[in-house]
Amino acid sequence: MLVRSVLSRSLRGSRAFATAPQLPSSPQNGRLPNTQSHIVSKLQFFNSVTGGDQQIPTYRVLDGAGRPLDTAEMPDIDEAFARRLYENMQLLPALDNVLYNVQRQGKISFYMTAYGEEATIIGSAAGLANDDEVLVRHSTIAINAKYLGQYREMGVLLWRGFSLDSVMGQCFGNKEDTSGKGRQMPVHFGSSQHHFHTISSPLATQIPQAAGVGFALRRTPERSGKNVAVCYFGEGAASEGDFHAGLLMASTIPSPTLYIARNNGFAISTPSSEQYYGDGIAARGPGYGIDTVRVDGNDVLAVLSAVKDARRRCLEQGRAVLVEAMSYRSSSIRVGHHSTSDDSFAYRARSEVEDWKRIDNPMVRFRLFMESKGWWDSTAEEELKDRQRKEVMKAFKRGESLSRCELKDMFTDVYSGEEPWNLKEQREELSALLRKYGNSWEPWKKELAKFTNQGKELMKD
Ligand SMILES: Cc1ncc(C[n+]2csc(CCOP(=O)(O)OP(=O)(O)O)c2C)c(N)n1
Ligand SMILES: [Mg+2]
Repeated sequence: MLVRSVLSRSLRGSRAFATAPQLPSSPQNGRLPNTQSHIVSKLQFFNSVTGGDQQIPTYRVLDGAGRPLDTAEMPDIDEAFARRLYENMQLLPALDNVLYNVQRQGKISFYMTAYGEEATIIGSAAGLANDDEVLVRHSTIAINAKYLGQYREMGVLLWRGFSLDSVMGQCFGNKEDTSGKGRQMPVHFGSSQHHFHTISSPLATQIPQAAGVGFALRRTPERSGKNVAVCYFGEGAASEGDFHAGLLMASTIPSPTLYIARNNGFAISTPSSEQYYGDGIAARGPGYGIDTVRVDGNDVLAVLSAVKDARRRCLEQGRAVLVEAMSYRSSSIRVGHHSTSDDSFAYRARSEVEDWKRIDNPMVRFRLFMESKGWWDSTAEEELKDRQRKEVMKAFKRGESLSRCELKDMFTDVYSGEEPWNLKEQREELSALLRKYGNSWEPWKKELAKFTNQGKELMKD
């Protein structure tokens, strides 16, 4: 019996469809028409996907000091790739430090850091193909971009070559904001060029959409078998009904959709212990017949391997896969509050955050690994930090100084074809007000000066 159940479990892990029981039903007990479940006469409840009282294991390859685990199969990476990983990981706090403070100074309205999740974000980005479609929350741009994420995944864009000027353009909403012409909140990025669907705020709306995007990819001959739809979300977003709808859809209408749950322990102030009673997000995957893995989100190489393999499974089976990356919203440098609208010390102790920073730090772990290989040292570290600080400051100053798009852009792009009556009405009302007050009322004059063309295009008769 034990051998059988171990066998069926190991088979389950190897193929998506392998979750079907391997055991024939015992002939004397019969069989039911709508399931292959074998019949037992002992009444037994269960509440674990591992078959015992153990939690789902977490995959890691590096220990807390960056040493490969004895039995770990290390991903095949060379020095140049390792440096690229590390430099991209370090670029996140370099940007976060500046933009968090810039928000505090009132120069941008909002910001969200990725502190503590650098390995999850960069490791996963590196495990994808650059033209895999990424979705981060609800998307608002066309189907030709297919990364769907939530909001902390700016690092995926950076990995794909999104420039620092583009980051600043979006956050300042200036005329270089190719994400949304200044009409979105800061950090709500989007870039069809980088296959990254535009982020918007309602949680989890990207999760069912991802199933649809994956299906569209599967039905598009030139992309089928080559690209996956990648959907990021937090463990908090997984409490939304859309999570369940999305995973059910992705499993029953098979599509190459890769779901990456960032479990950072918090949904704003709600700790994960209050968000679910089961075994995290990973436990839900098998409920939908979806191949699932839990990975140490602080180990960039484990995340890289897990996502690479998850992607391969998606493509080979044409089916959804779920990765749950475990991390902690904090950082080696500073505290990871939920956003600039949050003070996390109201609900978690300073000492808890400090402990996590010290004990399990994604950046330090990978740096130690690189040093052990002779690929990194303190001189390289100083040079990198200095260079990144200068590059970020240069882009920040430029972004701050550029004017916004034209004011008329507020009314364009959302709908194709003829301008709807309600937008026409609103545009005409604004035009009339601008003609009346735009050149004379000081607060409006000041505001209009920030736009390219100072709103003049709307002031014409
Ligand atoms: C439908 C909906 N409900 C509530 C919110 C408010 N909200 C914004 S972020 C957030 C927490 C999300 O937590 P999680 O998904 O774990 O992501 P994390 O911030 O930890 O990366 C909440 C509740 C929202 N944006 N949308
Ligand atoms: Mg969270």
